[in-house]
Amino acid sequence: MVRSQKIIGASRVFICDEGFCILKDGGVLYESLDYAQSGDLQSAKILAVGDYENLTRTYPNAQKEFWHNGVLLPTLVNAHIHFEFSNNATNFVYGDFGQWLDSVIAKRDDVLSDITKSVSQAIDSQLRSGVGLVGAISSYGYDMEALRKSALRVVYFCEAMGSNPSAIDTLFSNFKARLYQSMEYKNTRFIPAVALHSPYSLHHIYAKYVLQEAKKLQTPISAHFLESQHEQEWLCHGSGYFYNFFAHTFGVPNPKPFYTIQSFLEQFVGMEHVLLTHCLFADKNVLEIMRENAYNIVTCPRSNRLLNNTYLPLEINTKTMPQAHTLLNIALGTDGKSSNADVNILEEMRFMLFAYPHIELNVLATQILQMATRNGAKALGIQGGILEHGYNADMVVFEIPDIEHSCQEALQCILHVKEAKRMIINGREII
Ligand code: MCF
Ligand code: FE
Repeated sequence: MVRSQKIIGASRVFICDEGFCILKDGGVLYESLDYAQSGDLQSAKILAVGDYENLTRTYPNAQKEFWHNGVLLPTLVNAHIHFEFSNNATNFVYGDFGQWLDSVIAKRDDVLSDITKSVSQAIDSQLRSGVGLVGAISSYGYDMEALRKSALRVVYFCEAMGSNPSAIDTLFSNFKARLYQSMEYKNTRFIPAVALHSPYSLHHIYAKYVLQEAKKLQTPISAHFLESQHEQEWLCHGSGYFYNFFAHTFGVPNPKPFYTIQSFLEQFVGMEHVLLTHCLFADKNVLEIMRENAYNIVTCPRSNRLLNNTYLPLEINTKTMPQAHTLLNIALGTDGKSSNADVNILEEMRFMLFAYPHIELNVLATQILQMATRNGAKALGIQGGILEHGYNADMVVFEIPDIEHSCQEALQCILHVKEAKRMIINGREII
């Protein structure tokens, strides 16, 4: 197998380690694979990180490039996105989760028809915005071919949903067909995984079968969790919007929730990469259970504003747990176009910067960049999101005018980045 070594450098290198170290005129030595020979069966890694001049002197045979007024960082991570809903612009109702869900059920078939072009545009928009790793939630498997053939690194979550006990066998065999199809495609850049849609939309027996598959195959797990006040009321009291949803929309006599908050969380105990998306209505006790079990949170701020009029309080790691033993790992996602105007992670990051005015600006900027790199990769179980020896050779360069003269690099980066100028995924130049 042919592997060569290359060096890429830039005026500023964001390592995205715990302390958010920034190198001036830094560089990364990485493996570059011969794709014709090995494709994605092999993974290309970072070999060394340091001063650009030093690296070029120590490895004189490595091909090299340097970006003036460039920022080099690990490729960004969009930890929660629904590609299948990319056709949507104005079909769904925003402002209340119940109204949104009613509109999804009414208009879903229109939005899901003829998605080939919009899925490919959404993939392009990930790459152009510097995203190298996605947590893709697939409800139907319609996006599988496009994603596995794309240049992205993909954790592909086959989603299970369905509450009618008499349909469980059919639903489960459809789910297994999608999961085993995705297993056929498994390689270093396409990693099959399992999603439970949510506690309100999934029968607990169906969930049990699905989780047995996840355990057997040792996949990451994702679920939408405590996204709305309605969901919280349903799980805690069996009343509210979801009572009417099941009783009237679906004609279920005397409906009852399938879970309590605790019993939903208990299903994942002992599993390694559990991603719970939204968690807007998780109280202190719920967060404590999540922390004890090292579950990850994915937050999608624009989706949360549109559907539920609120944001995840980022203080959950400081205020509720001042002793800060293990912190909750929080990653960032755009959600789908089903609950957002676009799926551009740079727009999501900028939006987030303005959504938390009580957090000091530079502190927040650093936190957002970490959420969109190391935290996302950690949640998805991928050795990426940090520029360090042994991590994936997944990197992006953005050009930012006069960044060399700024002392607020993280903040200016979020404010000004538009498009990736150079992108490397699994040691291969994509852009
Ligand atoms: O994250 C948002 C809001 N919460 C739940 N589901 C979805 C979101 N965006 C898309 N969805 C999908 C979900 O995967 O919408 C359907 C499912 O296919 C909702 S349930 C009819
Ligand atoms: Fe979602």
